[in-house]
Amino acid sequence: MRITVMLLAMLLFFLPLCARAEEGPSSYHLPAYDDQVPSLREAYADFFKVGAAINTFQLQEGSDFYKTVIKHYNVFVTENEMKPQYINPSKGTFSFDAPDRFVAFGESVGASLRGHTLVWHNQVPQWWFKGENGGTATSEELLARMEEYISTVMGRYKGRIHTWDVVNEAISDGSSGLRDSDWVRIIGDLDGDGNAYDFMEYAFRYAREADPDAQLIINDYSLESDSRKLNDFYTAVRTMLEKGVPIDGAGIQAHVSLGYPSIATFEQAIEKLASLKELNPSFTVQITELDVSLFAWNDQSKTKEMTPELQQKFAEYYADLFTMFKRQAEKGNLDMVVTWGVFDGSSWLDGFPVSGRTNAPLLFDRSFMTKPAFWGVIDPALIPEAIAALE
Ligand code: 9MR
Repeated sequence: MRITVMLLAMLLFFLPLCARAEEGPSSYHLPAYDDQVPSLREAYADFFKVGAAINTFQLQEGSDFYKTVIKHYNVFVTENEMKPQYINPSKGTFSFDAPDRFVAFGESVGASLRGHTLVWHNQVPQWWFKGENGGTATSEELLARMEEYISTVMGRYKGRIHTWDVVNEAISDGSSGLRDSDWVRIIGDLDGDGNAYDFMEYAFRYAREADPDAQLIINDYSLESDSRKLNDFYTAVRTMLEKGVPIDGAGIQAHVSLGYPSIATFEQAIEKLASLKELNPSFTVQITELDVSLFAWNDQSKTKEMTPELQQKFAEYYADLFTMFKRQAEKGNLDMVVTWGVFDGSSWLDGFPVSGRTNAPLLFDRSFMTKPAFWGVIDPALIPEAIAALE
């Protein structure tokens, strides 16, 4: 008798819970870290890793930020703190406080880590390009600094940072070929083979030596939308792979605008780059800095009213992107998708390229609430309910 009563009581307790699980969450406008909200990394576990750019000062344990990132992501990258300008500000000085905090955090939550970035024209210490005897550094001086930097930084985190953006943004925007940078000007075509890819070739070889097991990526922007840039990038990577340069993948940053590029154009770019598997079977594509600006590139306005129509367009674009990423992952072309930030309250797109602008390019809003786009990425069929939940 007692047992029957107990069983009945248990049934009465669990039945409503089961019913609720089937019905979905009580609302589609919930804090990102709420238990009823599905986890992005779990939703995509069979397809690719899902990550975000963070800053270590945002990581107070127990904060909304902290709870959100540990729930949703299994890859992290520092937005700024691992750039050479901060790590190696002057000759002989290496500062690892923030990178050490970042790696300790990643390990404490069992996430994979990306190192961003080793060789770039921006946020790089200017002393690297100056000679010991005044004037400009020689190619030997600059390569020695590059080697010291790569071996010191990658060596410190050997086996702990899994993926590195070894070279970032080497392709020119306006004209064809390589960006005109100090790297190209100083190192140039050292081996006389007719191209100035040499600085990248050295960077990748130094990186492979520093941590033979790390995944080495060449990263750039507008590859998903600018066919000329994509072609020049592809030619550079292809030429280097043919020479045996150890490149394991291409990073498509994907700072896109709402509706631009089309999903088809973006998908073709992934397929083109993934075809380089022909030369290196483990070659992969990663989406490394995804965000979706509400503004077209040439739009100068500072704000945009988030009408339900705009929410819908935004959610559908994000959902379509992730559906396409899934398809590409199934083809073995893509292993990681990282957003450039976590929530709209902290995005480089506030104030850029228009100063004073307020943007909203991510999946969680300024109060860490789920946006309809988040639900669209979980399941496109949820978008209408998620928009209705905002009213
Ligand atoms: O998000 C970063 C921003 O806080 C910095 O001011 C900026 C400086 O160049 O770099 C931003 O991150 C960039 C990344 O390192 C490389 N790709 C483009 C990103 C957005 O500008």
